[in-house]
Amino acid sequence: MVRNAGQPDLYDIESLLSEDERQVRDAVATFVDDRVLPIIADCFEKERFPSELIPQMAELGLLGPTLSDYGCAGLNSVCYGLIMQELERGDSGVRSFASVQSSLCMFPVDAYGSDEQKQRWLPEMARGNAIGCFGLTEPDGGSDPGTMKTNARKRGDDWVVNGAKMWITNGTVADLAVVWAITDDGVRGFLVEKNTPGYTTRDIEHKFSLRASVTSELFFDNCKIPAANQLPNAAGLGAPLSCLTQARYGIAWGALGAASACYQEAVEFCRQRVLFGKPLIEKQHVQIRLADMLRRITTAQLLALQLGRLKDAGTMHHSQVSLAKWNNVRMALDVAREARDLLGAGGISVECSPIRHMLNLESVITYEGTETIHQLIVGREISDKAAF
Ligand code: TGC
Ligand code: FAD
Repeated sequence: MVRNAGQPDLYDIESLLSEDERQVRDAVATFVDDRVLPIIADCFEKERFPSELIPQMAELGLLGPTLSDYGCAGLNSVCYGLIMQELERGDSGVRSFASVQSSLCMFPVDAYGSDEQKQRWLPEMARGNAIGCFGLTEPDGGSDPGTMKTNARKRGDDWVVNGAKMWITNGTVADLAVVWAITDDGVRGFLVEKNTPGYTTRDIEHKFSLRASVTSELFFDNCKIPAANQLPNAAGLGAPLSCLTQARYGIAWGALGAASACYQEAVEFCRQRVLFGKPLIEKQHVQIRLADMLRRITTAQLLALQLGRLKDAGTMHHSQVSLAKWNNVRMALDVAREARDLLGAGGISVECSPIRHMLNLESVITYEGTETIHQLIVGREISDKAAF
């Protein structure tokens, strides 16, 4: 069985990648093997985000990698996907950090920000000196952001923001929050800086999932935002949804990494474990289970790669991203549960990666649009009727 950088590769996907794409993937794979895997179980257990990894992620160009200015690498979307795949082979929390920084914060500043906003934030964010978070979800329900209550009212040249956001990755550690609020002219985006009076944050603790990632609440109490901190080119709900398209694309790739880690660990275990006089891997039923895991991973790999090629060609539609996020995260969750079971009792230990990936994937299948929301987006594409 061919393997590349920790991924099973039955269909020689390697041959479909350019030399540059392979190099990027291999560099991130080495970083994950050397720096992430040795510490991640402990971080998960202690509910600690490994912030010591940020400088090296920045040095490797993993923050805002598809932007071509501001000290960013100008990589294509397939490279971006491969980065997410390798990071999530380490842990969904590490991939989440990079997704939020790149797709949910640097992307909107680049796409919708003023020149001053770009110059001020993007180089610092690429260097990992400024951390971002993205506030869209509210306590009353994340699936329907069009009914958000957080509001911004004009007062002189400034804006005054009131409301709350919930389940926000990186919230308490962020220097900059990209916050979406309803105004008299519809949804608008604001750059809210840490320590702005009226803006406070609080960690959400005791999670069973994404324990190596910071998740927070954001509160806005008559929080005054200067006009210069409004994203001038973001008008309407389409702006935050366009950010979600970028992040969902990355998650479709990231899920491959989590699934591959679980699959590889299950294969190794089944080679070693001898029961009823034979290694488990020689049992027909075990082979069928492993073959089914590989079938799911392989089809998801091909889906992600074609999605990336469409994105690089500029023809990708957000319903295609929905189908890939739905398929690949469901695939990864099923593979993780199957791998956890194959490892027997030992599979419940934090020392084994499948249970950690499985628990993380319970968040991944919910955030960035729940599985149901993505099914309904595809349903709307088929029928031309929204059934949300
Ligand atoms: P709808 O009428 O469909 O759309 C409003 C406008 O937006 C456009 N649009 C999109 N544009 C770009 N990308 C997309 N994915 C888009 N989806 C829609 C659309 O064309 C329209 O434009 P216009 O010009 O006609 O006005 O809006 P709706 O209110 O009916 O909502 C549709 C729905 C349910 C699909 C949407 O609300 C949705 O996606 N809900 C799920 C919310 C969600 O995913 N939240 C995620 C929060 S961030 C997060 O979870 C980060 S986790 C990070 C981590 O740690 O990795
Ligand atoms: P709800 O929207 O209340 O949904 C509850 C249930 O109803 C779900 O099963 C859903 O599928 C189902 N449902 C919804 N609509 C329909 C329908 N029309 N028909 C049938 N069923 C339906 N958000 C951010 O803005 N920024 C972040 O950085 C961020 N990070 C996150 C990190 C973590 C660890 C988690 C868990 C979440 C994060 N989120 C973030 C929030 C995430 O996007 C939301 O949890 C998600 O959008 C779902 O919203 P909800 O949890 O309020 O569930």
